Amino acid sequence: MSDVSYDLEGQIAVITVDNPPVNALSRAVRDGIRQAFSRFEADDAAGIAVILGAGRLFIGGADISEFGKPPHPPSLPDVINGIEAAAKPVVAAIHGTALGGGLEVALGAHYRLAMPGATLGLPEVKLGILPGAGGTQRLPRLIGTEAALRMITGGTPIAAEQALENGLIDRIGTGEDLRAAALDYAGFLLDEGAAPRPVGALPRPDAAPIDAWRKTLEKSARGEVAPLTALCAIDAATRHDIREGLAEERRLFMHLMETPQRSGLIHAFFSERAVAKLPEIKGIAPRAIRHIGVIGGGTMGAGIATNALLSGLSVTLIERDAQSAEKARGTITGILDAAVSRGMLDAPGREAILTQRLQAGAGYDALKDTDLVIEAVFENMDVKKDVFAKLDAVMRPGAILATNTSYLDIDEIAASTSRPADVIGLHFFSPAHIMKLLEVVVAQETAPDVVATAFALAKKLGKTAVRAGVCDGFIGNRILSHYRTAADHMVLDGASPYRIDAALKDFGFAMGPYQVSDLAGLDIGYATRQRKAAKAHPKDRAPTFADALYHKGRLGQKTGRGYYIYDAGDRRGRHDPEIEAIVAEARAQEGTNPREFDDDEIVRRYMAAMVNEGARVVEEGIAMRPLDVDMVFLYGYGFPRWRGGPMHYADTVGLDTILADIRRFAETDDHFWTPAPLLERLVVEGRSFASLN
Ligand code: 3H9
Repeated sequence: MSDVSYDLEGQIAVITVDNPPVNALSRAVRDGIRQAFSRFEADDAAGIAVILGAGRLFIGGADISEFGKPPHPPSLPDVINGIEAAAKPVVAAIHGTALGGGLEVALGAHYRLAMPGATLGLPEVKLGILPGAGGTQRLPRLIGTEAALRMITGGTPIAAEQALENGLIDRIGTGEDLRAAALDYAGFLLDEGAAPRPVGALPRPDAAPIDAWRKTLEKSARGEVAPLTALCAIDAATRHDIREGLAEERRLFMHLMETPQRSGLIHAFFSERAVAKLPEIKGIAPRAIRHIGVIGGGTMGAGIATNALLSGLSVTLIERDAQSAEKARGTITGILDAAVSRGMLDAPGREAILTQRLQAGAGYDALKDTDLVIEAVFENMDVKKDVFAKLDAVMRPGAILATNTSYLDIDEIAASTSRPADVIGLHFFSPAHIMKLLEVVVAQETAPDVVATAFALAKKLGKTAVRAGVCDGFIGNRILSHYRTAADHMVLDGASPYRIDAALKDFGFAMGPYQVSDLAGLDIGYATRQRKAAKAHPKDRAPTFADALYHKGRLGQKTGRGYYIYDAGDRRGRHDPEIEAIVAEARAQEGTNPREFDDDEIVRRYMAAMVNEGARVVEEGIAMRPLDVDMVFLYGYGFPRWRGGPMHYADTVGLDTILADIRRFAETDDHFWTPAPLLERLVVEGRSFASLN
């Protein structure tokens, strides 16, 4: 069957787009729609047309996989202009979602109906582009400038009810049957003698809201170009007739298509979907998980438990004694209360969770009916082994035993049980009920259906799961440790921590490394350095300034002072004049001559260290592909999404440039700066990281 079909039901021409899975507007679909409308225009028996989507949604937008390739006619704007110009009325009947080009098709129609539960949006800015098939011109004409600015520059879809309220749609269909609702509405319009009603013929929208909105966006856009460019296109709608406005929209759209931000965001879009596609779990059924156990009710354990409860699972949390269990229950209750006050949970839902789905107590016996247990206890191998021995004794066969360790050897933990195939690492990030990343750490003996279960659980918990192999720090913390060291070296060599933070925030990171330290607590970094001290190389350089802060009790936000000073109620922090002296002393101890670092060098060193270690992690199979590293950094480390992730960024800069930087840095420090063999090989072969995805 063709991607677009035409059939006549009485006087109503039904044009159906059928291009699974999301009815994307591929070349064949565009061509099919154009042909269907030519037929409709020529069909004297047809008095009105209905366009709808087969399957679970209307149209998911332009075919993103065609972006960056040579364009093929007919273009989407031409197809939509053709729909709008039809001499007989056209109805768009929307179910599921109408996104991007899909909503633009509906805007080209003369009447719009949406089924209950449908969502409508122009999410193009999230892909680094703007609605390029009339959306920026027609939407503000239809619903007003302010509402259009909100939808287009924010990219968040709205529900059918809201769309009815703001005039985007004319009617919400009744019943379950899309085709019946569409035919009913079209029949009604025919009876009424309804005429074509082109949105493009509506008067120019009001220009008044543009300036204030521009100012807001300039503050919030944080380096992203698409939202402000989309605003310029809407501005054009307020100043030009539809034809000129569409031309300006096209010009701005083509400009964004050429930007690295578009490529970064689309890489993120496809990687998000690819990250869960693992050959080892293809076709493997996950085990059923309804009830999970959590060991440890500290920040991490309580966060994991809350995440699971909010996702509909039952949780049994155990602590060392009844008092600690009560404390953990209190922490969970606090998080649930915050969810209620933010409107994410209603009061009866909170009550049901606390009375029916959460048990907190002491004693491993309580865990024996759970399907999967996550331990979040103290990071110490002997402690973990003791926990796993107890789990081994009480858990039923087939239950999954997971550890939330952030660096310990999971092979060793697994080997200490009688069921290593059921053992896996589930590395959550703090706060666990908020952070989207979950590293699924697959040990040597972990069974494929245990891996499949971990990915299914992640989906249920609303997490982005990334497969990692066993090593100290897995993917994220291992790479972090390397680029953090590069930052510390820059401080020792003369850069101010504040300058480093500012340069990296300008690059697009949510926070600089020293702000991150203050947030996490300087005791965490100190403990890591202590742990690794035994294996340190004589040439390793110690960040003694960080140790000094720790010894002064300056542990970051939690003590009101770390690298920054945090006045009461202020979490951003201000510079502390004492830091300079503390850092100067560390430099003097080391005998370094401080020098200047500009922003460019700071970013180059930081990124080269990140990419170099990322390459090692891929080469060793700790990450399956470069895109897995990218996803870890987008979801767990505040890496700017519009740069696609560190490995994608490296491709855009050029791997030869990154390698040349590393070799240049090695001239003064060939201990830290040794190029990863994979990076060298890719440069010799003229290949990119993307070629390994
Ligand atoms: C645009 O429209 C530009 C125009 O303004 C101007 C043009 C001139 N194209 O997400 P899922 C694939 S820009 C190609 O798992 P769900 C996806 O990769 C576009 N492929 O399903 C996956 O493939 P695979 C504006 C697409 O049910 C499969 O479909 N539109 C597209 O969870 C299933 O996807 C958007 O930004 C596409 N447009 O969610 C909407 N969309 O199976 C982007 C999806 O091989 N899409 N695929 O991994 C979405 O937000 C979600 O896919 C959607 C369905 C909500 C539609």
